[in-house]
Formats: sequence, C-alpha cells, structure tokens
Amino acid sequence: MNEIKNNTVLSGVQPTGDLHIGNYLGAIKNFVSMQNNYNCFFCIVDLHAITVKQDPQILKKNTLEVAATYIASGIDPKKSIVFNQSSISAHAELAWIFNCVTRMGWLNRMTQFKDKAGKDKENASSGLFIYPNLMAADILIYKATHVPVGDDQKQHLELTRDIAQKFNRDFNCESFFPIPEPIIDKDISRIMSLKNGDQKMSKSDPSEYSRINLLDESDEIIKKIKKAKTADIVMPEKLQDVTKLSEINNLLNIYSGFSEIDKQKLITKYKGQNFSVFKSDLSDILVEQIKPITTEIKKLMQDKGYLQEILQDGRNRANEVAQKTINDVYDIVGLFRNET
Ligand code: AQP
Repeated sequence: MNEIKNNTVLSGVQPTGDLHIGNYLGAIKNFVSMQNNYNCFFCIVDLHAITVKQDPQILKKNTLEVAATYIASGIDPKKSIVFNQSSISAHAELAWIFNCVTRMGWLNRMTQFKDKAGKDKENASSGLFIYPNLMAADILIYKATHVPVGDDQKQHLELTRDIAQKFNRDFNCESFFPIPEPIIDKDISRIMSLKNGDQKMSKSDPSEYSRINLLDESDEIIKKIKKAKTADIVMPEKLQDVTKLSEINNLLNIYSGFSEIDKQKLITKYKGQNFSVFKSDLSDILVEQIKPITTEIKKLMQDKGYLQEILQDGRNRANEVAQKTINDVYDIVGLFRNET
C-alpha cells in the first residue's frame, strides 16, 4: 500500500456474536495493513449492536471479544486507537444532529434496513432505521477520510458522503467535514454463506455450518469446509466459468483471501479435479492461519482487565478528537455548549 500521510481511517465491528472469516477478510485484515499508513480509529460499535435485542451480559462479553480479536489479528493498540463507541458520547450527539440533516427519503432507500427488518418492519426499532446516521457520525466525528468496509456497507458510506456534503452546504462551512472514501477489496468484500453462495456470511445466520468463526476449533473448520456446498462438477478451467458458480467462487475467494494466491492460479492448480483435494488444502490453510488468532483471543479473554485498559486508553485518545469536532459542530449549528 502506498504511503498516505495525514489521512484518517475509521471502521468498526458490531459486538453481536462470534466474528467469522467474512468479518476478518472483509474488514479486520485490512485494518491491520492500514496501521502504518493512516491515523487509525478502530471502534467496537456497541450502540449499533443494540438496534436489535441483546442480552446485556453477553453484549459486554462480546465487546471484549471484539477487542481481543482486533489485538489477536495484529492491531497494535499503541499505534491504532481501539475503543468502544458508547464510551464517547459525541458519537450519539453528532448522530442526533445528523438525524436532522438526513432526509427520510434517503433512509427509506437503505437496503440493509429492509434486509434486517424483514417482513416485520413495523416491529423493528427506530434505531435500526436511523442506524446509518449514527454510522455517519462515527466516521465524521473523527473527520475520517477513508473507511475500510465490506461491500454490504457501501450504501451506508454513500449516505455518509451525502450527509457530509449537505451539512457543509446547509451550514455554509465548506470542507468542514471531509467526504470519506470507501476502501473495499473487490473479491473479498462479500464472503458468502458456506451453505448458500447468494447469501452473505453472517453472525446472525441460524446455521453454524454457514460460517467459519475465528473461535472455531480445527476439527470444526475441517468439518464445515467438508460440508460446504459445491456442485457435482469438477473445477472449471477459466475464471469466467467460476464466477457463475457462486458457492465455488466463494470458496476460491476465501482461499485466495487467506493464502494471497491469485484466483486464476488456484483454478489452474485444481482444474479438472473434483473438490475433495481443493477442500482439504483450503482447510489446511484456514487452520494454519486461524489457529494462532484463536489461541490469542482465548488468552486475551483470560485477562479482561487488560482489555478494559486498552479500551480506556483508546477512549481517552479518541475523545480528545471527538470533543473538538462536536464543540465546533455545536457552534456551527447555533447551539450553546456550556462547559463545566
Ligand atoms: N460476509 C462478509 N463478507 C465481507 N465483509 C463482511 N463484513 C460483515 N460480513 C461480511 C464486514 O465486517 C465488518 C463488521 O461487520 P459488522 O459486525 O458490523 O456487521 P454486519 O455487516 O452486519 O456483519 P454480520 O456478520 O452480518 O453481523 P450480524 O449478523 O450481526 O448483522 C463490516 O465492515 C462489514 O462490511
């Protein structure tokens, strides 16, 4: 990656359950590689998590587990700022301002709300509907210029850009908020379910066999890959033939994402063979790469005090930046902020 100075990255993960290889390849792996080139803020977005029902004790455990996963995956908490969203009140304060900037029509177009609320829209929380405004606040409170996300978040990021532009225009403060750019890796931006190549791999999928979690034991990984859906054919010879086969394409994306071997090279290696050797090699790669992360997460989870110290330190550093922005925003909008 080219050296980019004075640019700020913000991204986050919801503490809504065990993280899977989709979260890893689509988000966390990229976070690690950005640390040397950007000012990085990596957040655990617990306020987003409560847009759907959470058990309070499990939410706390999951929050520490995301922190542990960040560190175990290679995020250095001295270099990057690691914190949980709810510890900085300016996120929610700016989100309220954005609730008054965003148009209903913009939110009505968000496909993730439609997917997550499903058929029971009337019963979804209003938080789930205005979630993208909070996401915009998460990004813009740090004036982030770049946001590494999976493809599923692209629409929300476009909304963030619209909000930043409208705020700057409405309040006559050109360039106050930067217009952030998404960083999305084309092939691994949407890792699909192992059971259905047309559905995103997701923490909330009821089937454990749809995903590989970063806390899975080696034998579970092997079993899940063995059971992963393929087709009753051999590996095709050409990339364009593979892209039509969603489950096979997905397994190739996972293989390529972890091994960093080009997809065409993998196709050439396995062409004409049935999928047993391919699956066995893929399991080997996954076990080799995931095992050290799993071991480290488990070790870190034994020392919750240490994880809380990391979050507290991150909170202090992030809050300095957030307070400056929210003070400026209150002034721009015409609100008095009485400091005690
Ligand atoms: N399947 C995926 N492929 C690639 N990237 C993914 N991400 C999530 N799933 C995939 C990326 O991971 C980051 C954190 O996601 P999140 O935890 O905040 O929420 P999510 O996108 O809603 O993830 P899940 O697993 O589907 O969670 P639930 O089931 O709780 O809704 C984001 O950058 C996301 O793009």
